[in-house]
Amino acid sequence: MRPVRFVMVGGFLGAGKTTTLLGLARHYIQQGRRVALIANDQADHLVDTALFRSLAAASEVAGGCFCCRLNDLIRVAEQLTAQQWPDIIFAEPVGSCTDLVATVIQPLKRFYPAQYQVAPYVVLLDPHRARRILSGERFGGFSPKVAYIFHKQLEEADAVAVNKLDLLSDADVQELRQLLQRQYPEKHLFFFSARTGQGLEELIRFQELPGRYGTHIAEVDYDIYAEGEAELGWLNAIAELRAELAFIPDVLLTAVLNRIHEALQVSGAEVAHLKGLLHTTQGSSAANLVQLHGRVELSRCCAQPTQWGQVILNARVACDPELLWQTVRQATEAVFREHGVTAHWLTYQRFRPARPVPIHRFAEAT
Ligand SMILES: Nc1nc2c(ncn2[C@@H]2O[C@H](COP(=O)(O)OP(=O)(O)OP(=O)(O)O)[C@@H](O)[C@H]2O)c(=O)[nH]1
Ligand SMILES: [Mg+2]
Repeated sequence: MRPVRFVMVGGFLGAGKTTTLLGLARHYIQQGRRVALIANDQADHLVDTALFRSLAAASEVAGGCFCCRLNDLIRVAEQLTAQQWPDIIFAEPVGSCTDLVATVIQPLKRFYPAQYQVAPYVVLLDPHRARRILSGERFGGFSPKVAYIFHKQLEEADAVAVNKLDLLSDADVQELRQLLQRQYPEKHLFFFSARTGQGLEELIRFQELPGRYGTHIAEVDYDIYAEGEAELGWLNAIAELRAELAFIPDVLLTAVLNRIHEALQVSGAEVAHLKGLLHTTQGSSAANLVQLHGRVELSRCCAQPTQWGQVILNARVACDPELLWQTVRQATEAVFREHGVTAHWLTYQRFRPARPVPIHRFAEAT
């Protein structure tokens, strides 16, 4: 039996991993290839898993990052392989994770060479966050410890791919190219847009290269890494919605995220990623905010009126998780009231990510 291609795409929260993996998966599906996707989070009830499932066979590793849950990753990959016989498995690690070459790629290469053929490891960047962190501008709104994780992600990459090219001028591209070439001169560098598909072909060609990749093992201080991760408050919540009069999913979801954004602006807590998915009988809306000074954007639209929905909210924000939950809850419930929507919270989890404790860590690359 030939090995399944294993394509993991890294990058900080909000860089565009899910959007890119959906684009890559679509590309291969159009070519008649079979694909499966695996999402990952510190908790369950993920927007990303729901988005992946809307396209292809998908599963999630919840309750910890791939490195701490490597056995779960293998189990999920084996299940998907047994059920779907995919040619390619795409995997999205948690955006605040690093050291994935030493703790995921190297173990896969050593222990499962017959089962998985690991693709070159590409790390994505959001251009605005990258410019701020690479030029040392207040560490991109976070502390130096979060910036440390961001840099470690770049250090271990085979290639760095700046996403969201559609938002950049030629001068922006030039500036980012210079910043990256100065700090990471040995990395392959790509600019692309997961949204428009511009430049995606080059990235695909790179990821298809055979050869010895996934070999850049960074020295990681796990105390700084753990403290950086724990600076982010994490919230995953789900509510079921019912309304006497129909609501428009796009309008309701945008209003909810805008209201949460306004509340976070008052407290000044930097946003790594705030995302919402509103699933209804008429289709789904998805909306995102990837920085405090950014704006809420719809990434999936549904304008059909409906009286029922289920909303998933995932927030990763530099603040106390209990405060984050109270902020999200108050803002969300206020908007629901204004729209005549009754909400019933089905579940919510809020916490700071625990210290990463990888199952395996290889200090030397094969
Ligand atoms: N303009 C633009 N926006 C993009 C592009 N790719 C992704 N986005 C947007 O960036 C936001 C974050 O994208 P995701 O794909 O969810 O990012 P992610 O890296 O998976 O985020 P996490 O799962 O939180 O780590 C969403 O609003 C996307 O629509 C792009 O090429 N251009
Ligand atoms: Mg994602």
